[in-house]
Amino acid sequence: MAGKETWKLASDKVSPILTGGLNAFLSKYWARAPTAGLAMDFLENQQKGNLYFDHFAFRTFGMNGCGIDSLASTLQSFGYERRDNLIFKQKKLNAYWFAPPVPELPRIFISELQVEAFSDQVQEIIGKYTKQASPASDHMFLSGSLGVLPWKTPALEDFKALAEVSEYAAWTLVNGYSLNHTTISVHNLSRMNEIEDLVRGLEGADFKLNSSGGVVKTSPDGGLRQISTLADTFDFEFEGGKVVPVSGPYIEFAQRLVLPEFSHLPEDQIEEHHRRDGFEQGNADKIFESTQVGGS
Ligand code: OOG
Ligand code: NI
Repeated sequence: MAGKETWKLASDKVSPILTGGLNAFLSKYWARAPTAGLAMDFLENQQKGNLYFDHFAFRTFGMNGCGIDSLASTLQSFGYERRDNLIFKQKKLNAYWFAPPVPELPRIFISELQVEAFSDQVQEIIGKYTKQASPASDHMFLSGSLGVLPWKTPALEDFKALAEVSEYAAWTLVNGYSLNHTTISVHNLSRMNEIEDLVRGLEGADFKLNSSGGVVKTSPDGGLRQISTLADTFDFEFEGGKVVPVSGPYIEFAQRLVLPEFSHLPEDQIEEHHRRDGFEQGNADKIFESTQVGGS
């Protein structure tokens, strides 16, 4: 559940360490994603009631213990449950999503770069950083919630070399375990709760949306419909002091349709578990491209 002003998560059914940790990620995220904050303002100004988060997403390097498990270990000890595996062959990525312990917390999507699928030179660059982070590999939740990289300040030449082979790799080098995006639940909005209406509203207010593969990404079963903004950039200070704008986080919006077996239910009886759950490889493949802007 998102509350007014700072849009924080709340639940009295889970450890305050979990909600506090996720809220720490959020406060760093709002600072780096001004567009996300403006989109929240835009929605909130026309809504009755709360905004809900559908999911949060993170990126990792699958090397030296720094991959999906390095974040998932903490989430799982606080009740998150691992669900489906998604594979993105061309982008050389792999992902899992995790179901929350209570419905008021967001799902969590964590991907990892299949570093072993890249050249020795690329593996060597990523290895310099992940090796340094490796002894703390169980604590990447802490790295992201504090907003510090778990490795030394990256060199600009390493960032550029990674950007040539994988935009995802370059993004992860400078953003680390900070939130890649949050996603607002469209079907829980009191207005513009059909994705086409939301697209019209956001575009009318001059928000730039990711149009890769079409603005609205729809799963083959029709049940999951997603849109996202393009990432904001922020100034990153590389090793040696050179400051360069790099791509940061973005915001996504997801509409989950009621499953056919529950279509007879009256609207006021529909809960989140009656709707299409999970993620969709084809949608995600295009949403990843929301960070293909600016410096990386
Ligand atoms: C994640 C892209 C995939 C979704 O909801 O399918 C995704 C990323 O950009 O790291 O968010
Ligand atoms: Ni997403």
